[in-house]
Amino acid sequence: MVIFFKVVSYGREISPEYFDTGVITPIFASVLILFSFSLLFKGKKRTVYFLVIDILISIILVSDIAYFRYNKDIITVSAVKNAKMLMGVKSSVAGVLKITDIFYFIDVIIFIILEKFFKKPYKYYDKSTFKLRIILFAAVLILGSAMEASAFHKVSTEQPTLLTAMSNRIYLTKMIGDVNFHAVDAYNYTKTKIKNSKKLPEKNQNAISGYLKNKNSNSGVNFKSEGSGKNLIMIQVEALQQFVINRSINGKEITPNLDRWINKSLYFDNYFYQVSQGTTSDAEFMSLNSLYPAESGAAYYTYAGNTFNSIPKELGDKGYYTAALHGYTPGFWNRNVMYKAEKFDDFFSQTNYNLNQTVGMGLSDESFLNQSLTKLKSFKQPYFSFLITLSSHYPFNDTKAYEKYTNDKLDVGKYKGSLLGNYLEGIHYTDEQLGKFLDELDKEGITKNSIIVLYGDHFAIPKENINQLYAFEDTKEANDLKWYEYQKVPMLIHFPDDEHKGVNHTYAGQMDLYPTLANMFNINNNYMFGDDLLNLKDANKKRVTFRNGSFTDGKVFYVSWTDTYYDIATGKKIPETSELKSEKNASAAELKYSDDLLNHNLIKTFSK
Ligand code: GP9
Ligand code: MN
Repeated sequence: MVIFFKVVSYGREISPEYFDTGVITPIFASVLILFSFSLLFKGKKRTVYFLVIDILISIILVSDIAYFRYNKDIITVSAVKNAKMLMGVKSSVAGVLKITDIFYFIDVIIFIILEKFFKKPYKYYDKSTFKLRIILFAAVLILGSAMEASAFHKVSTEQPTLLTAMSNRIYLTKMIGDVNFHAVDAYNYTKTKIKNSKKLPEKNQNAISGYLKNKNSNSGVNFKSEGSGKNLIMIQVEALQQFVINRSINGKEITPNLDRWINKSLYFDNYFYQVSQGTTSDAEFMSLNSLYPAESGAAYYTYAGNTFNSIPKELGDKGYYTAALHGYTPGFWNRNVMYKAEKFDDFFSQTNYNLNQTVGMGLSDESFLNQSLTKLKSFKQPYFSFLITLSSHYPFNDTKAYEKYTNDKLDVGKYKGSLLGNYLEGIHYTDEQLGKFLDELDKEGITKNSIIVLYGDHFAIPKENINQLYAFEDTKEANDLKWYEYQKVPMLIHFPDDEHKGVNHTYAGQMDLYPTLANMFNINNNYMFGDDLLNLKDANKKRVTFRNGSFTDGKVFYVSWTDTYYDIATGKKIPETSELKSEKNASAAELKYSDDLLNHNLIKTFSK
């Protein structure tokens, strides 16, 4: 019971403002399972078991509390494994502990004293036979497990990927309790380790390195060295879906600033997001590494201990200062660990910003971008800065703040109050902040010696609300092809003096950004699965592969969940041909290569 109350009080500590009583069941179930094992022991052994468990849980809870106060997150096995990346120095831990934390250990001291004085064994129980103890143990274990199963089922139906992707560890702990969280984390970690433990046969390793060497062999002449010595400013915009670009409602542009900057830049208007369960972090992972998202879960969580030839690592090797900037908790999507693995010199998170204005999930884009500009101006040049916005985050329902902080209000008319209408208001707000930020870069002369990349991370309107988007677009006879055509995000590359502006219609995706920039910045990386969009070997052969096996080459779209091919020009279904079948197999093979490379940390192997 003492452990139960300690775990519940920890739950309140990480979520004082909102304590979901639904977590009582899973916490009770987890403690019941721990208790069930005590029933196997008699007398002193049972007491020792209790004390060991109590001390262990107390250490975990206090460590989690310290880590939460510092990182606003929960410790994971991979974080401990990468301990050198955590919490800065010991002083930061001492700085976050409070005298009241002794509460988590006081019971252990009391029990040890009691155990000394009350030597009397548990008369009744100690006469029990081993058989009885096994039965009691099994009964309580089954009861606890049944309660756990229902709690986990509730989480996995509410947020299908939360238990595997563990995107929001705080929310997950609020749902299942700290003991269960660590059990799930340990399970995920062990499962991945087992999967990775089997060494990949040499033959397979050679096939992957050979495939990638060939893929990355062409050193294109177009735009070669265009970025050498220049700053690279990369902006990932939350939920910026392409349908809002160059679009108006009630006579007003939804994204006037992006529309304006697109006209001054090289703009890719057939650029697909390719994220999977890691959503935003997948967009980052692909853009920074040109490696596919994890088969299940989030690469930022599963592969945080891997070696990467990421953009920050490669530009850092060229003497660039590299920084990631995002106004949210450092541990969300395991960024604080993963950015170290990607070799960013610094990560400016919520803890490095003045949280003076909130819109949606946290720090407003306006304040984030204003404060980030001050930081950028202080960076040693040349620098690579990677900024991730936040305010236009699903479900876009902070419309009061959007209206309050937008100077040029957008009237969404009949869409007011709907998800789509809220999104239009939200992205209009974010567009205004991006416009101010980019114009400031111009005014400060930063655009003169910088290449600026801006793209959307993933969809805004989820599949379950797609009819609102179809209605807004007046789309008739929607099918899977229609749906896929809307899964584009804008991607622009701005060069000094607005050079190279224009529209590139190549069917491309987030996997292609790094190879395209690598050629501009003379980065030689043989481990990218994407293509340099400005030096395609054969534009007709360029394929965009999605995590679920779907793909498009700009003429045909293959939808994996129905095993159907569509002719993009006519919108009609077409039969599979031998060429299409080989494209489908090539896409599947590429995904497998990427999975094997990640599951066996092959960049580390190949780089030896
Ligand atoms: C949180 C933000 C949102 O830091 O990046 O991530 P998402 O929920 O869009 O994956
Ligand atoms: Mn996102």
